[in-house]
Amino acid sequence: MSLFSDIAPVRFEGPDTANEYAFRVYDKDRQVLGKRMEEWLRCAVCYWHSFNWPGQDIFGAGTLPRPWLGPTITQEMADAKLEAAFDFLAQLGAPYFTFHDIDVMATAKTVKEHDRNLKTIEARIQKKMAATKVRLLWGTANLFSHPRYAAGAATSPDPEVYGWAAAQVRGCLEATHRLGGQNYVLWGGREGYDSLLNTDLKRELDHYGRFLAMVVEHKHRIGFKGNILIEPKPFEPTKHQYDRDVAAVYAFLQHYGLANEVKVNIEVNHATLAGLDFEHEVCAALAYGIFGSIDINRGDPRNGWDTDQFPNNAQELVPAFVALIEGGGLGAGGFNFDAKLRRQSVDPADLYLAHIGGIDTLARALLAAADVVAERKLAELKRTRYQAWDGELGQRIESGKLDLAALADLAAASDFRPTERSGRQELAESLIARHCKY
Ligand code: XLS
Ligand code: NI
Ligand code: NI
Repeated sequence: MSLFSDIAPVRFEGPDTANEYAFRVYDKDRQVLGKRMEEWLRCAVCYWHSFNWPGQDIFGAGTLPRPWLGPTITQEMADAKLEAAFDFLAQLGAPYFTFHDIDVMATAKTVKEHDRNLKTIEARIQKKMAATKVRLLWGTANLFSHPRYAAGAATSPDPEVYGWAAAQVRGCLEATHRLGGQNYVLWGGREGYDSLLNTDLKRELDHYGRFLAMVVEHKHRIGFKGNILIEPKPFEPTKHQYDRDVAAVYAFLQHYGLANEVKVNIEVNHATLAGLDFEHEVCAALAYGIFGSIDINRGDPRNGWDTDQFPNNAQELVPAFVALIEGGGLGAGGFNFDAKLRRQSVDPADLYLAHIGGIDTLARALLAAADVVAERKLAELKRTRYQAWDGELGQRIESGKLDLAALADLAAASDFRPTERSGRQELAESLIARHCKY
């Protein structure tokens, strides 16, 4: 018996059910464009916000009942947390989970103790995974909470801090590998700066590039087949973070020769905070060939910080889903609920209600996007908009046969007089809206 064992396994009961502890739309075996819904969505519950966060904010203490938490986590507390977490995962029926090293393990003071404590809990996680069939979407090392990381981890001015980060990442990457994790994530929480007056930007970037290269080398050395992912975020906790968005990460990867080795984990609200649409980040990652996975928590349109809320607006997500479906799906990635309850959601049941609502929202967006894709009107609208590029002139330009002067001369000689054509944006928006009926 644990905090989360009171709820019966959550099942699909259809849109008319009166049961709040059931899925209305998420029917994991339903076929959507030739694939099961569960395989499309690959939903994951995150350990940190769900089981390792007591609901504190900058003005007040924790509000949520999490009896296994305290300033120091003993092995008994870590075990109780594991018990509760896997009760929840098994009852909810999401196929995956995600974790940071320090979310799952007993608190450690030294590098050696850290390694030992992580291995102890890893063995217990392994058993729980075997018993429940819940799989690991990704693991990650927390390189931002401990005071030692206040000035950065891979970008710290202190090489001993850099060494601590290396030890944590080695341990967590290897644990992720042994647990069958599909990806390994690096969120550069403290990899950035608050003031350039005391920051050697070039040196920090070089250190960060070398750190990432070491992680990639080690991945190959141990035979980890999953993707290494960087999670972009523009600011918070630092004023400027080096991984501010997909484009910045791609430039960084190219500069350090890692563009074929590392992909991105895109978080909806990090895109919003960067002043970008979520679908922009997805399309940019697909265009650069670095799409990896998604953290599906959203922000609040009137708050400029990471509110980490569960998604509840399917229509907003449809454009990104269309891009993902047309791009071939999530691959080894998934939709991770890197989402927090509100501080007043103090009932254990609230964690179920939050995830059920979130998963149903993703199912709604998937079904609507699948209809948009199957209808082909939106794809056709886009295709015809660029059709002229398939003609003679377009092909000569695309193939690189014309240089600037030759093209300029041709424009004059042929007396180019392009005519205005509608971009049909309102129609495109209506095509999305009319399919949001689930
Ligand atoms: C914080 C990040 C974090 C990562 C994992 O804003 O979203 O939760 O997903 O370290
Ligand atoms: Ni995240
Ligand atoms: Ni976040």
